[in-house]
Amino acid sequence: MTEKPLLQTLRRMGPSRRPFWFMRQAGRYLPEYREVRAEAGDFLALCYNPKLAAEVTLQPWRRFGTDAVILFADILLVPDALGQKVAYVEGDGPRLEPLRDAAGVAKLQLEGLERRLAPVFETVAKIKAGVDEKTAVIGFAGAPWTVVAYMVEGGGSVQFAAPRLWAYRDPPAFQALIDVIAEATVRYLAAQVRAGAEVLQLFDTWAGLLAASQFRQYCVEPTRKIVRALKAEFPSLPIIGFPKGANAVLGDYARETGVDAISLDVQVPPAVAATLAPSVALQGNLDPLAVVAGGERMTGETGQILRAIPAARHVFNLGHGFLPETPPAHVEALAKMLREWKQGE
Ligand code: 1CP
Repeated sequence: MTEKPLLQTLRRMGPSRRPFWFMRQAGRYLPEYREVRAEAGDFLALCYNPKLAAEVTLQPWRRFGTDAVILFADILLVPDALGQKVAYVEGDGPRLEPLRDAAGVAKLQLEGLERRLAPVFETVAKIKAGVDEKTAVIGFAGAPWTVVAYMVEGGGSVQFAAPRLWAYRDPPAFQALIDVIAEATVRYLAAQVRAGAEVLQLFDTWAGLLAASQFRQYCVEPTRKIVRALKAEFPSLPIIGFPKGANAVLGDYARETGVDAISLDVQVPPAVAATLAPSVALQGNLDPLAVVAGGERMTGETGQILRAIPAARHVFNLGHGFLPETPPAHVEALAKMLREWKQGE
């Protein structure tokens, strides 16, 4: 029997208390992160350095006493390891050579993937060794649609029109790319579990950009396949899905993908979420800007979420990641509130 509150909630075992962690809990808002980041040089070098990546993974846990640590890495390590080299431009985000045809898909190198990502698995083993018996280690990857969106666009975007257009113009080639990424993702995540990850999260940050007709094919289906493959190898492994922006089709995602929990973005009213899919756990969904604001707005919003979702099936988290301007003192106050909260307040 596990003692870890996060695992108890995700397995619907009646947890001892409501667990919490925060998306992007490691990162630029922490001065100790900025120090290590400067030491590592660029961002990718930090991701591929197990000692430093483990250090920044543990920093927020030491400060705030979160119930989980999330591996410090990035969703774009998968395309990088497949041979589509990624660069992070300071202040401007990731850059990749856009991949826009079947020939580009054929060039991706699945062979040797685990070897090229080996430093990440070493990071997982280090963080597992660095936390106590109450803390869960979360591994993660981008879901295929979101990773493919960056690969085709060549970087960040508001609309990601290039990948969505390619999906309409050449469905077989686009599907082939989704399939390669799904396969790479299963292998990447399975290796994280073998290295010590106890929970996985699939980030589908751009799920909300897909038309309703594309959502099932490029978000639900690949996620379902990944979940099925991982559960075949690790039957009791909890998996959290984050289909950001799914809105009206969030219930379909919750029921059809086989995930154990859905991470809610800021737009989903917590009371609505609680009725969506009775069999899954819920995670979320405080607005990261409320933490930047701090004070009574932050505690008020937090209280509303805590009252709306039953503690037994809820992992408290944000609706998206912390922003770089987040004051660490506000996070400290939030963590204190979460630790001291008694149901019924
Ligand atoms: O130090 C820096 O300047 C780099 C900033 C940064 C950080 C801290 C990037 C670049 N990635 C990360 C770490 C990261 N990325 C984590 C670490 C674990 C933690 O949460 O503490 C995780 C889970 C991610 C996942 C990730 N990367 C997502 C999905 C979640 C989300 O935020 O929506 C996405 C979309 C990315 C791509 C990416 N990586 C980095 C940036 C700036 C972006 C967004 C690019 C864009 O769309 O403009």
